[in-house]
Formats: sequence, structure tokens, C-alpha cells
Amino acid sequence: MLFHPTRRATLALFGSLFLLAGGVQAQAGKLPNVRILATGGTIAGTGATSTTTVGYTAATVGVQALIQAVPELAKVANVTGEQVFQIASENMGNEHWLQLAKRVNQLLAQPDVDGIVITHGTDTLEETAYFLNLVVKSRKPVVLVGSMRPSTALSADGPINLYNAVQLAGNPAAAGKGVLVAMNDQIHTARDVTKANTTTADTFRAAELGMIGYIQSGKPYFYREPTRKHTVDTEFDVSKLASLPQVDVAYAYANVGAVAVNALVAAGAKGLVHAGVGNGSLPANTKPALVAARAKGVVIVRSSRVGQGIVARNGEANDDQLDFVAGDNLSPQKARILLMLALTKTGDTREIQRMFNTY
Ligand code: DAS
Repeated sequence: MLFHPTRRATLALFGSLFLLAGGVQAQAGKLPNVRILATGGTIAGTGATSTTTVGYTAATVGVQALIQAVPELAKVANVTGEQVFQIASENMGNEHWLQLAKRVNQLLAQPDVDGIVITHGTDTLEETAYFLNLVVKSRKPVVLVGSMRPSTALSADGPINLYNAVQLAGNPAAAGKGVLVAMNDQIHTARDVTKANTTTADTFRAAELGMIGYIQSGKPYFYREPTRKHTVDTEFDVSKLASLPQVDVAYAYANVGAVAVNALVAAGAKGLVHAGVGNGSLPANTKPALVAARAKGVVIVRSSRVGQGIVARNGEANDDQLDFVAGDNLSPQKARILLMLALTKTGDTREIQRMFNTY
């Protein structure tokens, strides 16, 4: 059962109000063609009861059921759906990203597709969004959306998030802003958004740099533009790639040693992001292992576990002397994505530093 019975009645009431509004809008002009690519997650999740908001099963509801659960979509866009994967997003991998990116680019090249919505688990939604932000070759809107409560829950946030995402993906005002994330009536850029709370509906935030706009009654309101290059302006092309270079993250903390770094290098990492403490500081027990990795040709990016702020080149470490790359303000998990794509183009650390200063 997708909705609790009393929820159906409430939805029917609100639904009719939406249909009325949507109907007026629909008569105003041609509806946009929006394709929904479903990958799984909580938005496709089900729980045992309407009050089960943790301990539910993610990735169980198919894309057609998601669309049918929001009849208001038909009044704001010509929506079609495609089930690309059906996974909880903690299991998202490089091979999923390559498949998804190629499908997105194929669809956006079609004149009959005006925008794309990707339904996705929230755990790695920010990573998939940033990867696509660097490899989608179109200015058309691509909007990622998820939910923090399963579809069966009291006040499930999936339906309204999906409605907002479809409205955004069909709106020309969302074009040219890079890949966007629409959650909780807010619009975020792929580069700056992060999941900031384990369970609450307002979890997606860009703490210091802020969201890019709001969605109110299905209408987007933008207040800023991204400053870093994205989509059609990047140098990355995955169309002919069958795999991505192995890049991992080593996390720093009090008492850390060199075990993780050495193990990741031994396992074949071509790049390593060091999630340092503070301003990307290198603990004395870890630094020799990073230097040795660099000597073997592994590209090292200095990032920080802190979550906000810039890891400045030659700040807490002499990057020029170490031949390391400074990760700017990207989180370690997003620095990993940019380093992976950089390594598909070059191993030159000066070129890679340029990329970290650009994207
Ligand atoms: N496990 C989580 C995921 O798929 C559920 C969710 O929040 O979407 O990311």
C-alpha cells in the first residue's frame, strides 16, 4: 500500500486543488517533456507502518508507481519514467555513474526531452549530483531528488519533492545552472550541497555558501548563479569510458597512523584524497606514507574533514615541495570525484590543481 487510507483522502483534496492550479497553467501553453530516471532510495522505500521512518526498506517501489502516486505531475509536465537501477544509494558505484551519465546525455540530446529528474537515495545523492555536474553535456535542467521518509510514511516528503523536481526540470529558468538538487522546497547546486543530518527532512544544506533558490507552490525562485564551471563548460567526457580510475579517501583523526594510506595504495589507488584535520593538516604519522605514495605516482589531494572552508595551497603543508594538490573547499567525497575525472585526462599535478581551482 503506497499511501495510508486517510492520506489518500487528504491527497485527493490537495490533489484537486493542485489539478485546478495546474489546469490553469496547462491551458497557458505546451507542457514540458520531463523524463524521470529512477535509481531507488528512500523515495522508493516502504515501511511496515505509516510511522516507520527508520528501519524501512529502500528501493522497492518502481518508477511508474512513483509517478502514479502524484497525479498532479500530469498537469505540469509530460512525464515519462525509466527504471535505471533499483538500489539504496550507499551501494552506488562508478559503474552506475557511468551508465547514468551516458543515459542522461543520450536523452538530453533528444529534442523531445526538455529536462531530467533523477530519483535517488539521499546517502550519496550529493556525489552523483556532483559527478553529473562535471560530465553532463547539455544546458537543459537535470534535477536530483530523494526523500527522507519512505512513501508509506505519515507526511512522506517524496511526493511533494518529486512534484517540485519535475516542475523545476521543466522550467527554462533552471537551465544553464548545472545539475541541481531539489529537496524540502529548496534548490541547491550540485557542487555545494551536502547531506547534513542523518534523518531529518531538511537534511540537504550548503551551510556557508547557501542554497541557490526556493520552490514555492511548484514555482522556482533563484537568487544566485554558480561561479564554478559545470556541464557543457567542463573538459570531461565519459562517453567512451568503460571505467574510472581508482581513487580513495583516507580520513584523519587523533592518533591516526599510515595503515589506511598504505592499504589503499597497495590496493591500487591511482589517486588519494586525504581528509585531513583542520586546514588539511598532515599528521606526522601519516605524512611519510603520503610522500611515498606520491613517489609511486599516486596523486595526492589535501582535503579536510571539517566540512566548510578552503584548504589553501601551501597552507598547512608545502604542496609545491610535496607535489600535492590542494582541494579548495570541496568535501573529501567530492574531491574524490573531481580527482577521478582529472585522472582520466592527466597525471600532471599542476593541471590537476588548475582543475580544482576551476570546477
Ligand atoms: N539508504 C538511503 C539511500 O538509499 C535511503 C535514502 O535516504 O534514500 O540513500
